[in-house]
Amino acid sequence: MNFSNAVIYQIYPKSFQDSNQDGIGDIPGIISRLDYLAQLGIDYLWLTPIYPSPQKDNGYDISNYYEIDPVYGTMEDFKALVFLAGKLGIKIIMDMVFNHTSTEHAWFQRALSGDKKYQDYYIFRPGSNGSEPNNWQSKFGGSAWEFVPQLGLYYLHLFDKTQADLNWDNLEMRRELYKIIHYWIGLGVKGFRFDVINLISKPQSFADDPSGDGHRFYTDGPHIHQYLKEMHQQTFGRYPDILTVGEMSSTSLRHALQYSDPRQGELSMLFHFHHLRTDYKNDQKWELEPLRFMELKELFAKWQTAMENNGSWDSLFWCNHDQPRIVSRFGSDSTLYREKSAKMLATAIQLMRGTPYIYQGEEIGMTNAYFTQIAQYRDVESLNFYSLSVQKGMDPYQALKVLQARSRDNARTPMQWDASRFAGFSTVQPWIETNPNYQAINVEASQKNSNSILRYYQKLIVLRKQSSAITNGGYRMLCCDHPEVYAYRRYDEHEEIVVFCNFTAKTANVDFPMHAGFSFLLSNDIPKPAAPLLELSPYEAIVFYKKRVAL
Ligand code: TEU
Ligand code: CA
Repeated sequence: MNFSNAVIYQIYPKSFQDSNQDGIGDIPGIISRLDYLAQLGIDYLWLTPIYPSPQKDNGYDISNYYEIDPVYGTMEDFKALVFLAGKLGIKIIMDMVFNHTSTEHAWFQRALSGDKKYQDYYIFRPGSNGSEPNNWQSKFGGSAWEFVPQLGLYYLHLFDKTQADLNWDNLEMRRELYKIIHYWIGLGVKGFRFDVINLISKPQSFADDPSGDGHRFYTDGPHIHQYLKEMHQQTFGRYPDILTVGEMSSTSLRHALQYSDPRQGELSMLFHFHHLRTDYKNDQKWELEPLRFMELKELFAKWQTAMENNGSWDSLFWCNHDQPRIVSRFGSDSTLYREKSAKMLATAIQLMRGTPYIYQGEEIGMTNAYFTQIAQYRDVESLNFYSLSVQKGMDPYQALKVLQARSRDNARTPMQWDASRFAGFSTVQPWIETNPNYQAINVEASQKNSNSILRYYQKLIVLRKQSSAITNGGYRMLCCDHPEVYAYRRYDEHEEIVVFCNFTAKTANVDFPMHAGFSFLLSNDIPKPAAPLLELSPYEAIVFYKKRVAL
């Protein structure tokens, strides 16, 4: 199946729309906003997990894969969502968390009560010399092992201690997971996003990682391709039209090419996060550094080109529920440049080769939350970072500064629908505070303004659907050495598109040697003709187009 002209919209249900005034978004809330999504022009909705969960990690800790968490509604609500979205041509993608379950899941509970069968669904190990089996670290801070006194064993958790890692080397366990996929396909789901799926295969040795936290042992682990092929064959591969995307934060290009190569029968596409580490210092999320723009460009060019040459397929995204808001990060959220830089960033990412993802609020240029007190944060990763850093002696004010730039909660504040109290998300205090800028930045205002970021996203989506060069054409980076401008060509036998994006608040000049025959297509500034020397205003994005004449 070809997904090349699809656009996917990601919803974080907890923060999208509350319908029953408990301050938490829900499925009826999503249903009430389907018309908005249809107008935007998207094809798929990816919902982050809505299964029953103790919500220690906002649903990424699943306690039952077959139900809907009552806080989000009922199974009837879910069926209504699939049906009503379908009527508008929108398909549903479910988030599958198969690396771990909540410790409240029945399997883990049975394991705790001593049932050997279920202990082998997880990764239980004896301690080593009276302490943890090895030095692996949780991605949310601290050891990746938790001791269970009644069993005298430790279990592995790469994330929170309430998220126990599953043992993929157990065939019976894998079959249980495959049943879950069939079940949701039976309910009309048309796609799956697989959470941290390249971490599922751990080497049996569980050796210490003297120079690191263990991730080099289990990232793209020993049997990963075998397990993905098996899952494909046993489940979604049996259907003609299921889209799959694997979240593979730090996978290598070599593995990525294989995961998303249609001939391999693994996944339709993947998310990697390398471009979102170009402002990490020492590859550390919590160490701030300005964007290393040349590195970002090189990464895009390298991955785009390699994927194209191999016939593999990429995902195109800046934002998700784990990332700070892109306009505050690689653009500018000042009054002067917020709209312009948001449009520039949208242009830069969406016209590349792959499937674009829009994260709720991105299409209206929502910004970071800039919370000033730790009590405003909700995310387990942010709270752990704060307490561990302050314990180790970091100035609490400095820790808050880091969270303002990097916390996942920046993406999780309520969707800003209108200028009413709580931004039209709810009529009561939401589970996490609304960004104070909602009176200026909201959907209603964007709909009234024909020049808004929202309108610009709509245009980009239409453009992708109309252009074979964008959906299926080749990609070449242009102006490779330019320190301010990211530029590329997209082309096929019918047409050619050229994109220039100025990532700075200064004017930038570029050579456009192949300008002849190009005409203006789209820009976030005043239209201008193609010319050999182009002057780009601050954060300007401009796109030119040329029809190829058959010889
Ligand atoms: O994220 C995994 C991941 O690789 C990181 O982005 C991580 O969330 C974190 O930000 C590291 O700094 C996925 C989900 O998207 C995330 O929400 C979950 O918390 C996590 O898996 C565990 O299920
Ligand atoms: Ca609700």
